[in-house]
Amino acid sequence: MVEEENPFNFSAYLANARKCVEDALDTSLGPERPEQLREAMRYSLLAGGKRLRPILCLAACELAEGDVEKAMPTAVALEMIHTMSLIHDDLPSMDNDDLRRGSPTNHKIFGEAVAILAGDALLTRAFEMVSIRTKGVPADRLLRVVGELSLVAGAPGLVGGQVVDLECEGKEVDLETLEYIHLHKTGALLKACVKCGALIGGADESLLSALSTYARGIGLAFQIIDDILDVTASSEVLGKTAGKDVIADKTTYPKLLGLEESRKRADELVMEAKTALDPWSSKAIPLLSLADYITNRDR
Ligand code: GRG
Repeated sequence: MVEEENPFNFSAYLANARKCVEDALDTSLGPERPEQLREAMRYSLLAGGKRLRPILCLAACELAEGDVEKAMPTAVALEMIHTMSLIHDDLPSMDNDDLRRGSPTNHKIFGEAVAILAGDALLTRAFEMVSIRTKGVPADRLLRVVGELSLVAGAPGLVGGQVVDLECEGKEVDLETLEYIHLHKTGALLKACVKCGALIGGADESLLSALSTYARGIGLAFQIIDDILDVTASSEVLGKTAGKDVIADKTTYPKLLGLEESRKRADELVMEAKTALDPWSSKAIPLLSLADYITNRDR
């Protein structure tokens, strides 16, 4: 049998990317004062997690043939926005959760006021990472990245999705509304990750457009898998409270479509996402593998 030359080793790729991201996250927070705020910011930012968003950003930069080192502050910024959204999502006034990434939620340790403020500080630090701490990237590209972050963190993105989600609590929700919520709460940030990485790498409009299609597919697939895992996985494995959707009587893909059909829909969406990157063939292998990882994950 002829061995394939240099087959792509996704586990090694993921482990290496995670290590680089963890190191960058660790050095991203300065000597914040007061100490309590610094502790609260570090507590959630360095609490583990899959680091999918920064890795998507770096992989997209690589696909655009950019220097991934230059995209690292933006990758960190995206993880900061993700982390702050988790801190706020877990608050008693929102999802009211006690467990996140296998540990007590931020407000359980630091109290609600500091948790809100740690989230605020991470959000503003994200903009600092791009505008002040990125070196060697043309200003026009950074301006577009700042624009993407403003949109995704605001009403057109995470905040808008969260408000519709809160409004829908305890109500019957149709598939269209469910998709609206997920495209805004989850999909928008994944899209921003690949767009920002590609922008830093100097991508042209055709790559940016293909990446948007890719991100839409993986964004919805990601959420379908999240809904499935809420039903099928344990809190121990997930690192967050399992079965919450059922307890809160939330509308989910499994509730609307059933488990089997939901799984099928996720597979179709991942296929659509991957097809969008066909023109880039083997250069897109990291992003293609990340799309598969999203549907095959167990947490
Ligand atoms: C951004 C200003 C601003 C406010 C936030 C609270 C809020 C508004 C939005 C909620 C967004 C939210 C929590 C969406 C859910 C996203 C999601 C599927 C999270 C889980 O992502 P994983 O599995 O988590 O990648 P890890 O822990 O691996 O990083």
